[in-house]
Amino acid sequence: MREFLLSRIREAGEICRAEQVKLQDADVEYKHGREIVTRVDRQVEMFLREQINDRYPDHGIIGEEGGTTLGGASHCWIIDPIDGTTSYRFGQSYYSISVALRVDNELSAASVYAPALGQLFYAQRGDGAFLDGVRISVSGRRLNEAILSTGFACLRSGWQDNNLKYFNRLVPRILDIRRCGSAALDMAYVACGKYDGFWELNLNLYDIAAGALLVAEAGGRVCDFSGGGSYPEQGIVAANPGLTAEILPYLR
Ligand code: 2AM
Ligand code: CA
Repeated sequence: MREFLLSRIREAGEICRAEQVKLQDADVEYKHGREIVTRVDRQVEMFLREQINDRYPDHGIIGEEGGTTLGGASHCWIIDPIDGTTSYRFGQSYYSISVALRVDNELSAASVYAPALGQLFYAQRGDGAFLDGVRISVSGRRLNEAILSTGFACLRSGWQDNNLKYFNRLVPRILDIRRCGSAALDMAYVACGKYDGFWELNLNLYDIAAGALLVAEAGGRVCDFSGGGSYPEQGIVAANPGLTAEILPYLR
């Protein structure tokens, strides 16, 4: 399963790299207002779906572009073919492919690949998390020395009660903030300590499934804005356990 996942996500990354430079306006569509999707999002998801259907025909798939198939299966792949489509469309490098495998409602394996950065993350339940084959762990930093990352999916959805409130509360209390546009990669960066923490609201399962297993297997704590397990529906926070506890009061 590990070899299957890593080889296919690498191939998907090659598609992204090869196609990014060729993208034109005609390759981009708007879905629900201000959210964009490119022909490569669809192509990459189609590629991964075909590979999975070929190898594991009785597994289910939840994908951002293709929806849910075989909803009742015990094994289900959760795919975001391009997380950070806006960055991708604008020729930037901070985008990723996110794939997680859920078995009986528990995340079992996950990979986040950033092809333009050459960074391949992998985690398996109980076995730890890895970047390019090297074991990784979350940082030990506290709030006043932390680099946090977040995003504004809620603004593009037109939410009135949005992330600007939390952003304004947290930014003055930390070392610095990053906002690069891929929640999956943000969480992978928390898992390896490049970032200390991440929070966001209005994300979907396919944005965070792989990242959540990476952070958990790297020793971090992932929860919703109340400290519970209803993420991403009730917001999501990911950091080392002490830092997650420090961030939570600012998200009430
Ligand atoms: P995407 O690139 O797959 O759309 C950045 O803030 C994160 O939010 C990314 O993971 C992005 O995923 C997601 N995102 C962007 N716009 C969104 C929207 N309107 N609703 C939900 N998620 C969104
Ligand atoms: Ca996407």
